[in-house]
Amino acid sequence: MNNAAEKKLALSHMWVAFAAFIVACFMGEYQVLERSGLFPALESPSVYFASVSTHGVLMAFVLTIFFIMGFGYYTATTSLKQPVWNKPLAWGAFWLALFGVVLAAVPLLSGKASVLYTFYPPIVAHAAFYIGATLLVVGSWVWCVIMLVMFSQWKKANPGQNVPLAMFATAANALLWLWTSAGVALEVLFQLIPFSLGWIDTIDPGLARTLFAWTLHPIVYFWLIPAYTAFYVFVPKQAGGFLFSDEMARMAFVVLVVFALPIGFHHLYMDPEQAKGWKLLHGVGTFVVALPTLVTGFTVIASLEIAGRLRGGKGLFGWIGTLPWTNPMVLAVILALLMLIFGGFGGIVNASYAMNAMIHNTAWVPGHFHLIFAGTTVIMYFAIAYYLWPILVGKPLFSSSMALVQLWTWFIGMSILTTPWHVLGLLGQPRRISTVVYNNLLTLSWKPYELMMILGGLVLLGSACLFIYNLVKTQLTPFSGEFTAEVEYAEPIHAVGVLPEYLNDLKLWNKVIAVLMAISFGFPILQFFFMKTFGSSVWGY
Ligand code: HAS
Ligand code: CU1
Repeated sequence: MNNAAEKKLALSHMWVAFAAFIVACFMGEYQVLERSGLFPALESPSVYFASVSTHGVLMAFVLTIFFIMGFGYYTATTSLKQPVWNKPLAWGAFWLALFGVVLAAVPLLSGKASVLYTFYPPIVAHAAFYIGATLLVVGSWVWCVIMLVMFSQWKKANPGQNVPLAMFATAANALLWLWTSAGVALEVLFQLIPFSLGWIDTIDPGLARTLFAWTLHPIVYFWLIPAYTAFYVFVPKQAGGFLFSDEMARMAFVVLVVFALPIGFHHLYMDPEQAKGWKLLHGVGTFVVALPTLVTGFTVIASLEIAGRLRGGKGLFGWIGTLPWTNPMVLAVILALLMLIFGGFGGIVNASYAMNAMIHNTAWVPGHFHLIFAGTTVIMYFAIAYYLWPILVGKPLFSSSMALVQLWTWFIGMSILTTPWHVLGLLGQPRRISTVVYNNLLTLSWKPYELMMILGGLVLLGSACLFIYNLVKTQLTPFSGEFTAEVEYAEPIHAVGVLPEYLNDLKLWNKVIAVLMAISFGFPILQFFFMKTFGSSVWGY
Protein backbone atom coordinates (compact mmCIF):
# COMPACT_ATOMS: atom_id res chain seq x y z
CA MET A 1 0.00 0.00 0.00
CA ASN A 2 1.34 3.43 -0.89
CA ASN A 3 0.72 5.49 2.18
CA ALA A 4 2.96 8.48 1.52
CA ALA A 5 0.20 10.90 2.57
CA GLU A 6 -0.25 9.07 5.88
CA LYS A 7 3.50 9.12 6.45
CA LYS A 8 3.54 12.88 6.04
CA LEU A 9 0.60 13.23 8.42
CA ALA A 10 2.25 11.09 11.09
CA LEU A 11 5.62 12.78 10.70
CA SER A 12 4.18 16.30 10.99
CA HIS A 13 2.36 15.45 14.20
CA MET A 14 5.39 13.78 15.72
CA TRP A 15 7.67 16.70 14.86
CA VAL A 16 5.36 19.09 16.71
CA ALA A 17 5.38 16.67 19.64
CA PHE A 18 9.16 16.40 19.80
CA ALA A 19 9.74 20.12 19.18
CA ALA A 20 7.58 20.80 22.25
CA PHE A 21 9.52 18.13 24.11
CA ILE A 22 12.98 19.58 23.51
CA VAL A 23 11.91 23.13 24.44
CA ALA A 24 10.37 21.76 27.63
CA CYS A 25 13.58 19.85 28.47
CA PHE A 26 15.61 23.09 28.47
CA MET A 27 13.02 24.66 30.76
CA GLY A 28 13.20 21.65 33.08
CA GLU A 29 16.95 22.09 33.48
CA TYR A 30 16.53 25.81 34.20
CA GLN A 31 13.97 24.89 36.87
CA VAL A 32 16.24 22.51 38.78
CA LEU A 33 19.02 25.10 38.69
CA GLU A 34 16.70 27.84 39.91
CA ARG A 35 15.21 25.78 42.71
CA SER A 36 18.57 24.61 44.01
CA GLY A 37 19.30 28.04 45.45
CA LEU A 38 22.92 27.76 44.32
CA PHE A 39 22.63 30.35 41.57
CA PRO A 40 21.22 33.57 43.03
CA ALA A 41 21.37 35.27 39.64
CA LEU A 42 18.83 32.82 38.28
CA GLU A 43 16.34 33.22 41.10
CA SER A 44 13.01 34.68 40.12
CA PRO A 45 9.70 33.22 41.25
CA SER A 46 7.81 34.83 38.37
CA VAL A 47 10.13 33.41 35.71
CA TYR A 48 10.18 30.06 37.52
CA PHE A 49 6.39 29.69 37.55
CA ALA A 50 6.06 30.85 33.93
CA SER A 51 8.67 28.24 33.02
CA VAL A 52 7.25 25.37 35.05
CA SER A 53 3.74 26.07 33.70
CA THR A 54 5.01 26.05 30.12
CA HIS A 55 7.13 22.95 30.78
CA GLY A 56 4.14 21.07 32.21
CA VAL A 57 1.76 22.09 29.44
CA LEU A 58 4.27 21.22 26.70
CA MET A 59 5.07 17.80 28.17
CA ALA A 60 1.64 16.75 29.46
CA PHE A 61 -0.54 18.12 26.64
CA VAL A 62 1.48 19.01 23.54
CA LEU A 63 4.05 16.19 23.41
CA THR A 64 1.44 13.62 24.29
CA ILE A 65 -1.54 14.73 22.21
CA PHE A 66 0.47 15.31 19.03
CA PHE A 67 2.47 12.11 19.47
CA ILE A 68 -0.65 10.04 20.11
CA MET A 69 -2.44 11.53 17.10
CA GLY A 70 0.49 10.95 14.74
CA PHE A 71 1.15 7.44 16.03
CA GLY A 72 -2.58 6.65 15.88
CA TYR A 73 -2.96 7.73 12.26
CA TYR A 74 -0.06 5.55 11.20
CA THR A 75 -1.08 2.57 13.32
CA ALA A 76 -4.62 2.74 11.97
CA THR A 77 -3.57 2.88 8.35
CA THR A 78 -0.94 0.13 8.59
CA SER A 79 -2.84 -2.29 10.81
CA LEU A 80 -6.16 -1.98 8.96
CA LYS A 81 -4.42 -1.64 5.59
CA GLN A 82 -6.70 1.20 4.58
CA PRO A 83 -6.07 4.93 4.07
CA VAL A 84 -6.79 7.44 6.82
CA TRP A 85 -10.45 8.42 6.57
CA ASN A 86 -10.97 12.06 5.58
CA LYS A 87 -7.39 13.35 5.39
CA PRO A 88 -8.44 16.99 4.88
CA LEU A 89 -10.28 16.78 8.20
CA ALA A 90 -7.21 15.27 9.84
CA TRP A 91 -5.05 18.15 8.54
CA GLY A 92 -7.67 20.63 9.68
CA ALA A 93 -7.46 19.16 13.18
CA PHE A 94 -3.65 19.36 13.04
CA TRP A 95 -3.67 23.08 12.20
CA LEU A 96 -6.42 23.85 14.71
CA ALA A 97 -4.53 22.09 17.50
CA LEU A 98 -1.27 23.81 16.50
CA PHE A 99 -2.99 27.20 16.44
CA GLY A 100 -4.33 26.44 19.93
CA VAL A 101 -0.81 25.70 21.16
CA VAL A 102 0.54 28.98 19.75
CA LEU A 103 -2.38 30.91 21.26
CA ALA A 104 -1.78 29.36 24.68
CA ALA A 105 1.99 29.87 24.42
CA VAL A 106 1.71 33.67 24.30
CA PRO A 107 0.26 34.13 27.83
CA LEU A 108 2.35 31.22 29.11
CA LEU A 109 5.64 32.73 28.00
CA SER A 110 4.70 36.24 29.05
CA GLY A 111 3.90 35.13 32.59
CA LYS A 112 0.15 35.62 32.24
CA ALA A 113 -0.69 31.94 32.59
CA SER A 114 1.55 30.83 35.44
CA VAL A 115 -1.11 28.44 36.68
CA LEU A 116 0.81 25.16 36.24
CA TYR A 117 -0.46 22.34 34.05
CA THR A 118 -3.30 21.56 36.45
CA PHE A 119 -4.55 25.23 36.42
CA TYR A 120 -6.50 24.89 39.67
CA PRO A 121 -8.62 27.96 40.43
CA PRO A 122 -8.84 30.42 42.06
CA ILE A 123 -5.51 31.23 40.42
CA VAL A 124 -6.52 32.30 36.98
CA ALA A 125 -4.75 32.69 33.64
CA HIS A 126 -5.37 35.02 30.72
CA ALA A 127 -8.37 33.77 28.72
CA ALA A 128 -6.15 33.11 25.67
CA PHE A 129 -4.53 30.26 27.60
CA TYR A 130 -7.82 28.45 28.19
CA ILE A 131 -9.08 29.14 24.68
CA GLY A 132 -5.83 27.87 23.15
CA ALA A 133 -5.95 24.73 25.30
CA THR A 134 -9.56 24.19 24.23
CA LEU A 135 -8.63 24.36 20.53
CA LEU A 136 -5.88 21.81 21.12
CA VAL A 137 -8.38 19.47 22.73
CA VAL A 138 -10.98 20.04 19.99
CA GLY A 139 -8.31 19.08 17.42
CA SER A 140 -7.67 15.88 19.35
CA TRP A 141 -11.41 15.10 19.42
CA VAL A 142 -11.39 15.14 15.61
CA TRP A 143 -8.62 12.54 15.77
CA CYS A 144 -10.78 10.43 18.10
CA VAL A 145 -13.68 10.59 15.65
CA ILE A 146 -11.44 9.61 12.72
CA MET A 147 -10.06 6.63 14.67
CA LEU A 148 -13.53 5.43 15.69
CA VAL A 149 -14.89 5.85 12.15
CA MET A 150 -11.99 3.81 10.72
CA PHE A 151 -12.55 1.17 13.38
CA SER A 152 -16.24 0.76 12.54
CA GLN A 153 -15.70 1.01 8.76
CA TRP A 154 -13.24 -1.86 8.96
CA LYS A 155 -15.58 -3.90 11.10
CA LYS A 156 -18.39 -3.41 8.60
CA ALA A 157 -16.16 -4.40 5.70
CA ASN A 158 -14.80 -7.46 7.54
CA PRO A 159 -17.71 -8.99 9.44
CA GLY A 160 -16.80 -11.75 11.89
CA GLN A 161 -13.08 -10.97 11.74
CA ASN A 162 -10.87 -9.86 14.61
CA VAL A 163 -9.88 -6.20 14.57
CA PRO A 164 -6.06 -6.07 14.60
CA LEU A 165 -4.81 -5.63 18.15
CA ALA A 166 -2.97 -2.39 17.32
CA MET A 167 -6.22 -0.83 16.11
CA PHE A 168 -8.23 -2.20 19.02
CA ALA A 169 -5.81 -0.44 21.38
CA THR A 170 -5.84 2.79 19.36
CA ALA A 171 -9.63 2.93 19.19
CA ALA A 172 -9.83 2.15 22.92
CA ASN A 173 -7.53 5.10 23.56
CA ALA A 174 -9.68 7.37 21.36
CA LEU A 175 -12.78 6.35 23.34
CA LEU A 176 -10.87 6.86 26.59
CA TRP A 177 -9.80 10.35 25.57
CA LEU A 178 -13.32 11.46 24.62
CA TRP A 179 -14.56 10.49 28.08
CA THR A 180 -11.43 11.77 29.85
CA SER A 181 -11.37 15.22 28.32
CA ALA A 182 -15.07 15.85 28.98
CA GLY A 183 -14.40 16.69 32.66
CA VAL A 184 -11.81 19.38 32.01
CA ALA A 185 -13.84 20.65 29.03
CA LEU A 186 -16.80 21.31 31.35
CA GLU A 187 -14.52 23.04 33.83
CA VAL A 188 -12.90 25.24 31.18
CA LEU A 189 -16.08 26.15 29.29
CA PHE A 190 -18.40 26.82 32.22
CA GLN A 191 -16.00 27.99 34.90
CA LEU A 192 -12.54 29.08 33.79
CA ILE A 193 -13.23 30.92 30.52
CA PRO A 194 -16.19 32.92 31.94
CA PHE A 195 -14.14 33.64 35.09
CA SER A 196 -11.03 34.73 33.19
CA LEU A 197 -13.13 37.02 30.97
CA GLY A 198 -14.77 38.60 34.02
CA TRP A 199 -18.27 37.36 33.11
CA ILE A 200 -18.63 35.80 36.56
CA ASP A 201 -17.21 37.26 39.77
CA THR A 202 -16.53 34.12 41.73
CA ILE A 203 -15.56 30.54 41.01
CA ASP A 204 -16.14 27.35 42.97
CA PRO A 205 -12.74 25.66 43.38
CA GLY A 206 -14.38 22.53 44.84
CA LEU A 207 -16.43 21.94 41.71
CA ALA A 208 -13.47 22.83 39.50
CA ARG A 209 -11.18 20.38 41.27
CA THR A 210 -13.81 17.65 41.07
CA LEU A 211 -14.16 18.17 37.30
CA PHE A 212 -10.38 18.23 36.90
CA ALA A 213 -10.06 15.01 38.93
CA TRP A 214 -12.44 13.42 36.40
CA THR A 215 -9.75 14.09 33.78
CA LEU A 216 -6.55 13.81 35.81
CA HIS A 217 -6.38 10.09 36.33
CA PRO A 218 -7.49 8.77 32.93
CA ILE A 219 -5.30 11.29 31.11
CA VAL A 220 -2.25 9.45 32.44
CA TYR A 221 -3.49 6.25 30.81
CA PHE A 222 -4.20 8.14 27.59
CA TRP A 223 -0.47 8.99 27.62
CA LEU A 224 0.47 5.43 28.58
CA ILE A 225 -1.57 3.44 26.04
CA PRO A 226 0.77 4.08 23.07
CA ALA A 227 3.61 2.71 25.21
CA TYR A 228 1.57 -0.40 26.04
CA THR A 229 0.56 -0.70 22.40
CA ALA A 230 4.24 -0.85 21.46
CA PHE A 231 4.83 -3.40 24.26
CA TYR A 232 2.25 -5.71 22.71
CA VAL A 233 2.41 -5.13 18.97
CA PHE A 234 6.07 -4.27 18.28
CA VAL A 235 8.26 -5.60 21.11
CA PRO A 236 7.68 -9.38 20.73
CA LYS A 237 8.60 -9.25 17.02
CA GLN A 238 11.59 -6.97 17.59
CA ALA A 239 12.84 -9.34 20.28
CA GLY A 240 12.60 -12.22 17.81
CA GLY A 241 9.57 -13.99 19.28
CA PHE A 242 5.81 -13.96 19.62
CA LEU A 243 3.16 -12.22 21.68
CA PHE A 244 2.29 -14.38 24.68
CA SER A 245 -1.45 -13.73 24.46
CA ASP A 246 -3.53 -11.52 22.17
CA GLU A 247 -6.69 -12.00 24.25
CA MET A 248 -4.98 -11.02 27.48
CA ALA A 249 -3.70 -7.86 25.79
CA ARG A 250 -7.23 -6.89 24.76
CA MET A 251 -8.52 -7.61 28.24
CA ALA A 252 -5.80 -5.39 29.72
CA PHE A 253 -6.74 -2.50 27.42
CA VAL A 254 -10.42 -2.90 28.27
CA VAL A 255 -9.86 -2.90 32.05
CA LEU A 256 -7.40 -0.02 31.72
CA VAL A 257 -9.89 2.12 29.82
CA VAL A 258 -12.96 1.24 31.85
CA PHE A 259 -11.36 1.58 35.29
CA ALA A 260 -9.15 4.57 34.51
CA LEU A 261 -12.20 6.80 34.49
CA PRO A 262 -14.24 6.47 37.69
CA ILE A 263 -11.31 6.81 40.14
CA GLY A 264 -9.99 10.39 39.99
CA PHE A 265 -10.70 11.20 43.64
CA HIS A 266 -7.38 9.69 44.65
CA HIS A 267 -6.14 13.16 43.65
CA LEU A 268 -8.60 14.68 46.14
CA TYR A 269 -7.96 12.49 49.20
CA MET A 270 -6.68 15.49 51.14
CA ASP A 271 -9.36 17.86 49.77
CA PRO A 272 -12.43 18.75 51.83
CA GLU A 273 -15.12 18.96 49.13
CA GLN A 274 -15.84 15.24 48.73
CA ALA A 275 -17.01 12.92 51.51
CA LYS A 276 -14.98 9.92 52.67
CA GLY A 277 -17.34 7.31 51.17
CA TRP A 278 -16.71 8.62 47.66
CA LYS A 279 -12.97 8.67 48.29
CA LEU A 280 -13.14 5.04 49.43
CA LEU A 281 -15.05 4.05 46.28
CA HIS A 282 -12.50 5.77 44.04
CA GLY A 283 -9.68 4.32 46.14
CA VAL A 284 -10.89 0.76 45.54
CA GLY A 285 -11.15 1.46 41.80
CA THR A 286 -7.57 2.74 41.84
CA PHE A 287 -6.33 -0.62 43.01
CA VAL A 288 -8.39 -2.35 40.30
CA VAL A 289 -6.72 -0.25 37.61
CA ALA A 290 -3.28 -1.38 38.72
CA LEU A 291 -4.27 -4.92 37.62
CA PRO A 292 -4.03 -4.39 33.83
CA THR A 293 -0.54 -3.03 34.37
CA LEU A 294 0.41 -6.18 36.25
CA VAL A 295 -1.12 -8.25 33.42
CA THR A 296 0.82 -6.15 30.92
CA GLY A 297 4.06 -6.66 32.83
CA PHE A 298 3.39 -10.40 32.90
CA THR A 299 2.50 -10.67 29.20
CA VAL A 300 5.42 -8.57 28.02
CA ILE A 301 7.93 -10.42 30.16
CA ALA A 302 6.46 -13.76 29.00
CA SER A 303 6.80 -12.58 25.38
CA LEU A 304 10.41 -11.57 26.02
CA GLU A 305 11.05 -14.97 27.60
CA ILE A 306 9.66 -16.72 24.50
CA ALA A 307 12.00 -14.62 22.35
CA GLY A 308 14.98 -15.24 24.64
CA ARG A 309 14.41 -19.01 24.62
CA LEU A 310 13.94 -19.09 20.84
CA ARG A 311 17.31 -17.36 20.64
CA GLY A 312 18.89 -20.19 22.66
CA GLY A 313 18.57 -18.88 26.22
CA LYS A 314 18.63 -21.67 28.83
CA GLY A 315 17.87 -21.97 32.54
CA LEU A 316 15.72 -19.80 34.75
CA PHE A 317 17.16 -16.45 33.71
CA GLY A 318 19.47 -17.36 30.81
CA TRP A 319 16.94 -16.01 28.32
CA ILE A 320 17.47 -12.45 29.56
CA GLY A 321 21.05 -12.43 28.33
CA THR A 322 20.16 -13.73 24.88
CA LEU A 323 17.63 -10.94 24.20
CA PRO A 324 18.78 -8.47 21.53
CA TRP A 325 19.73 -5.69 23.97
CA THR A 326 21.14 -3.68 21.06
CA ASN A 327 17.72 -3.34 19.46
CA PRO A 328 16.45 0.09 20.66
CA MET A 329 12.87 -1.19 21.06
CA VAL A 330 13.98 -4.14 23.20
CA LEU A 331 16.37 -2.09 25.31
CA ALA A 332 13.67 0.54 25.82
CA VAL A 333 11.09 -1.98 27.02
CA ILE A 334 13.49 -3.46 29.56
CA LEU A 335 14.36 -0.02 30.92
CA ALA A 336 10.69 1.00 30.85
CA LEU A 337 9.69 -2.04 32.93
CA LEU A 338 12.46 -1.36 35.44
CA MET A 339 11.20 2.19 35.91
CA LEU A 340 7.64 0.88 36.10
CA ILE A 341 8.46 -1.23 39.14
CA PHE A 342 9.44 1.83 41.18
CA GLY A 343 7.04 4.29 39.56
CA GLY A 344 4.18 1.85 40.10
CA PHE A 345 5.26 1.24 43.68
CA GLY A 346 5.05 5.00 44.24
CA GLY A 347 1.58 4.97 42.67
CA ILE A 348 0.40 2.32 45.11
CA VAL A 349 1.75 4.40 48.01
CA ASN A 350 -0.14 7.43 46.65
CA ALA A 351 -3.32 5.44 46.29
CA SER A 352 -3.23 4.26 49.90
CA TYR A 353 -5.15 6.91 51.82
CA ALA A 354 -3.05 7.04 54.97
CA MET A 355 0.23 7.10 53.10
CA ASN A 356 -1.13 9.71 50.71
CA ALA A 357 -1.40 12.06 53.69
CA MET A 358 2.35 11.70 54.11
CA ILE A 359 3.38 12.51 50.53
CA HIS A 360 0.54 14.61 49.09
CA ASN A 361 1.74 17.97 47.77
CA THR A 362 5.38 17.05 48.38
CA ALA A 363 8.27 16.53 45.97
CA TRP A 364 7.42 12.81 46.08
CA VAL A 365 4.56 13.38 43.60
CA PRO A 366 6.68 14.92 40.81
CA GLY A 367 9.12 12.10 41.59
CA HIS A 368 6.36 9.55 40.97
CA PHE A 369 5.13 11.02 37.74
CA HIS A 370 8.52 11.84 36.24
CA LEU A 371 9.55 8.24 36.77
CA ILE A 372 6.39 6.65 35.37
CA PHE A 373 5.48 9.22 32.71
CA ALA A 374 8.76 10.84 31.63
CA GLY A 375 10.48 7.52 32.34
CA THR A 376 8.40 4.49 31.42
CA THR A 377 6.07 6.21 28.97
CA VAL A 378 8.34 8.65 27.17
CA ILE A 379 11.18 6.12 26.76
CA MET A 380 8.68 4.08 24.73
CA TYR A 381 7.82 7.19 22.67
CA PHE A 382 11.56 7.33 21.85
CA ALA A 383 11.61 3.65 20.92
CA ILE A 384 8.58 4.09 18.67
CA ALA A 385 10.25 7.09 17.03
CA TYR A 386 13.46 5.14 16.40
CA TYR A 387 11.40 2.37 14.88
CA LEU A 388 9.11 4.56 12.75
CA TRP A 389 11.44 7.34 11.59
CA PRO A 390 13.33 5.24 9.03
CA ILE A 391 9.99 3.95 7.72
CA LEU A 392 8.44 7.40 7.58
CA VAL A 393 11.37 9.14 5.89
CA GLY A 394 12.51 6.16 3.81
CA LYS A 395 16.11 6.20 5.09
CA PRO A 396 17.97 4.08 7.67
CA LEU A 397 18.35 5.40 11.22
CA PHE A 398 21.33 7.75 11.35
CA SER A 399 22.94 5.96 14.32
CA SER A 400 21.74 2.93 16.23
CA SER A 401 24.55 3.12 18.74
CA MET A 402 23.65 6.75 19.47
CA ALA A 403 20.08 5.59 20.05
CA LEU A 404 21.28 3.03 22.59
CA VAL A 405 23.42 5.59 24.42
CA GLN A 406 20.43 7.92 24.42
CA LEU A 407 18.08 5.32 25.94
CA TRP A 408 20.59 4.35 28.64
CA THR A 409 21.29 7.97 29.55
CA TRP A 410 17.56 8.71 29.72
CA PHE A 411 17.14 5.82 32.14
CA ILE A 412 20.17 6.82 34.23
CA GLY A 413 19.23 10.51 34.20
CA MET A 414 15.65 9.78 35.21
CA SER A 415 16.83 7.58 38.08
CA ILE A 416 19.22 10.30 39.31
CA LEU A 417 16.47 12.93 39.01
CA THR A 418 13.58 11.11 40.63
CA THR A 419 15.23 9.20 43.50
CA PRO A 420 16.10 12.44 45.32
CA TRP A 421 12.59 13.77 44.71
CA HIS A 422 11.08 10.79 46.45
CA VAL A 423 13.45 11.28 49.39
CA LEU A 424 12.84 15.03 49.49
CA GLY A 425 9.11 14.38 49.61
CA LEU A 426 9.59 12.16 52.64
CA LEU A 427 11.76 14.88 54.17
CA GLY A 428 8.82 17.23 53.80
CA GLN A 429 9.78 19.34 50.80
CA PRO A 430 6.60 20.80 49.24
CA ARG A 431 6.03 20.52 45.50
CA ARG A 432 5.25 23.62 43.39
CA ILE A 433 7.88 25.81 45.05
CA SER A 434 10.45 28.04 43.40
CA THR A 435 12.96 28.12 46.20
CA VAL A 436 14.08 25.78 48.93
CA VAL A 437 15.93 28.36 51.02
CA TYR A 438 14.17 28.50 54.37
CA ASN A 439 17.44 28.73 56.34
CA ASN A 440 16.73 26.13 58.94
CA LEU A 441 18.11 22.75 59.83
CA LEU A 442 15.35 20.84 58.07
CA THR A 443 16.11 22.38 54.70
CA LEU A 444 19.85 21.89 55.14
CA SER A 445 19.23 18.16 54.85
CA TRP A 446 17.64 18.81 51.44
CA LYS A 447 20.85 20.21 49.90
CA PRO A 448 22.61 17.03 48.71
CA TYR A 449 19.42 15.89 47.01
CA GLU A 450 19.10 19.23 45.26
CA LEU A 451 22.58 18.72 43.84
CA MET A 452 21.73 15.24 42.58
CA MET A 453 18.64 16.67 40.92
CA ILE A 454 20.76 19.14 38.92
CA LEU A 455 23.02 16.33 37.76
CA GLY A 456 20.03 14.17 36.75
CA GLY A 457 18.57 17.08 34.81
CA LEU A 458 21.83 17.63 32.94
CA VAL A 459 22.09 13.97 31.93
CA LEU A 460 18.49 14.08 30.72
CA LEU A 461 19.03 17.26 28.74
CA GLY A 462 22.05 15.73 26.99
CA SER A 463 20.02 12.61 26.26
CA ALA A 464 17.12 14.62 24.84
CA CYS A 465 19.49 16.53 22.54
CA LEU A 466 20.96 13.25 21.27
CA PHE A 467 17.45 12.02 20.50
CA ILE A 468 16.50 15.07 18.44
CA TYR A 469 19.90 15.12 16.72
CA ASN A 470 19.48 11.47 15.65
CA LEU A 471 16.02 12.12 14.20
CA VAL A 472 17.11 15.26 12.36
CA LYS A 473 20.19 13.52 10.92
CA THR A 474 18.10 10.51 9.89
CA GLN A 475 15.79 12.77 7.96
CA LEU A 476 18.37 15.13 6.44
CA THR A 477 21.28 12.83 5.60
CA PRO A 478 21.16 12.07 1.86
CA PHE A 479 20.54 8.40 1.09
CA SER A 480 20.75 7.07 -2.42
CA GLY A 481 19.79 3.42 -1.92
CA GLU A 482 16.30 2.06 -1.65
CA PHE A 483 14.91 1.70 1.85
CA THR A 484 11.66 -0.20 1.89
CA ALA A 485 11.10 -1.30 5.49
CA GLU A 486 7.48 -1.35 6.65
CA VAL A 487 5.89 -1.72 10.06
CA GLU A 488 5.84 -5.34 11.25
CA TYR A 489 3.24 -6.33 13.82
CA ALA A 490 3.94 -9.16 16.26
CA GLU A 491 2.08 -12.46 15.89
CA PRO A 492 0.57 -14.19 18.92
CA ILE A 493 2.15 -17.52 19.81
CA HIS A 494 -1.25 -19.27 19.68
CA ALA A 495 -3.46 -18.37 16.76
CA VAL A 496 -6.48 -16.39 17.91
CA GLY A 497 -9.85 -17.96 17.18
CA VAL A 498 -13.04 -15.98 16.71
CA LEU A 499 -13.09 -13.48 19.54
CA PRO A 500 -16.19 -12.72 21.58
CA GLU A 501 -17.68 -9.37 20.62
CA TYR A 502 -16.64 -7.79 23.94
CA LEU A 503 -12.98 -8.29 22.99
CA ASN A 504 -13.50 -7.12 19.43
CA ASP A 505 -15.68 -4.05 19.91
CA LEU A 506 -16.03 -1.14 22.32
CA LYS A 507 -19.77 -0.46 22.33
CA LEU A 508 -20.47 -2.54 25.41
CA TRP A 509 -17.58 -0.91 27.29
CA ASN A 510 -18.79 2.54 26.37
CA LYS A 511 -22.06 1.73 28.13
CA VAL A 512 -20.25 0.29 31.15
CA ILE A 513 -18.19 3.48 31.41
CA ALA A 514 -21.36 5.59 31.26
CA VAL A 515 -22.85 3.66 34.19
CA LEU A 516 -19.65 3.75 36.26
CA MET A 517 -19.21 7.48 35.65
CA ALA A 518 -22.80 8.19 36.62
CA ILE A 519 -22.27 6.28 39.86
CA SER A 520 -18.89 7.70 40.78
CA PHE A 521 -19.25 11.30 39.62
CA GLY A 522 -23.01 11.92 39.42
CA PHE A 523 -23.74 12.86 42.98
CA PRO A 524 -20.31 14.35 43.75
CA ILE A 525 -20.83 16.86 40.94
CA LEU A 526 -24.56 17.47 41.42
CA GLN A 527 -24.17 18.23 45.14
CA PHE A 528 -22.56 21.55 44.25
CA PHE A 529 -25.85 22.67 42.72
CA PHE A 530 -27.86 21.73 45.81
CA MET A 531 -25.79 23.41 48.48
CA LYS A 532 -25.04 27.01 49.09
CA THR A 533 -21.45 27.78 48.13
CA PHE A 534 -19.81 31.15 48.16
CA GLY A 535 -17.05 30.83 45.58
CA SER A 536 -13.64 32.45 45.46
CA SER A 537 -12.72 35.68 43.81
CA VAL A 538 -9.78 36.17 41.43
CA TRP A 539 -6.29 35.37 42.61
CA GLY A 540 -4.65 36.21 39.37
CA TYR A 541 -1.39 37.06 37.68
FE1 HAS B 1 0.04 8.24 39.23
C1 HAS B 1 -0.34 11.28 40.87
C2 HAS B 1 -1.69 6.65 41.73
C3 HAS B 1 0.23 5.22 37.50
C4 HAS B 1 1.01 9.93 36.40
N1 HAS B 1 0.30 10.21 38.74
C5 HAS B 1 0.12 11.30 39.55
C6 HAS B 1 0.42 12.51 38.83
C7 HAS B 1 0.77 12.13 37.55
C8 HAS B 1 0.70 10.68 37.51
C9 HAS B 1 1.12 13.05 36.41
O1 HAS B 1 -3.47 7.41 44.09
C10 HAS B 1 0.41 13.93 39.40
C11 HAS B 1 -0.89 14.67 39.22
C12 HAS B 1 -0.76 16.05 39.80
O2 HAS B 1 -0.04 16.88 39.19
O3 HAS B 1 -1.32 16.32 40.84
N2 HAS B 1 -0.56 6.29 39.58
C13 HAS B 1 -1.22 5.86 40.68
C14 HAS B 1 -1.39 4.40 40.61
C15 HAS B 1 -0.83 4.01 39.42
C16 HAS B 1 -0.33 5.20 38.76
C17 HAS B 1 -2.04 3.53 41.62
N3 HAS B 1 0.55 7.68 37.33
C18 HAS B 1 0.55 6.41 36.82
C19 HAS B 1 0.95 6.42 35.44
C20 HAS B 1 1.19 7.76 35.12
C21 HAS B 1 0.91 8.53 36.32
C22 HAS B 1 1.06 5.20 34.56
C23 HAS B 1 1.61 8.40 33.84
C24 HAS B 1 1.89 7.82 32.72
N4 HAS B 1 -0.80 8.84 40.98
C25 HAS B 1 -1.51 8.03 41.82
C26 HAS B 1 -2.07 8.86 42.91
C27 HAS B 1 -1.68 10.18 42.67
C28 HAS B 1 -0.90 10.13 41.44
C29 HAS B 1 -2.89 8.43 44.05
C30 HAS B 1 -2.01 11.43 43.53
C31 HAS B 1 -0.89 11.77 44.43
C32 HAS B 1 -1.18 13.04 45.19
O4 HAS B 1 -1.44 12.94 46.40
O5 HAS B 1 -1.15 14.14 44.61
C33 HAS B 1 -0.81 2.57 38.93
O6 HAS B 1 -1.44 2.46 37.69
C34 HAS B 1 0.55 1.96 38.89
C35 HAS B 1 0.48 0.46 38.63
C36 HAS B 1 1.84 -0.12 38.41
C37 HAS B 1 2.44 -1.06 39.14
C38 HAS B 1 3.81 -1.51 38.75
C39 HAS B 1 3.85 -2.97 38.29
C40 HAS B 1 5.20 -3.28 37.74
C41 HAS B 1 5.43 -3.93 36.60
C42 HAS B 1 6.85 -4.11 36.14
C43 HAS B 1 7.29 -5.54 36.15
C44 HAS B 1 8.73 -5.59 35.70
C45 HAS B 1 9.68 -6.42 36.14
C46 HAS B 1 11.07 -6.24 35.64
C47 HAS B 1 9.39 -7.50 37.17
C48 HAS B 1 1.79 -1.62 40.35
C49 HAS B 1 4.34 -4.45 35.73
C50 HAS B 1 11.39 -7.17 34.48
C51 HAS B 1 12.79 -6.97 34.10
C52 HAS B 1 13.38 -7.45 32.94
C53 HAS B 1 14.83 -7.27 32.76
C54 HAS B 1 12.63 -8.13 31.84
CU1 CU1 C 1 -4.37 9.44 39.20
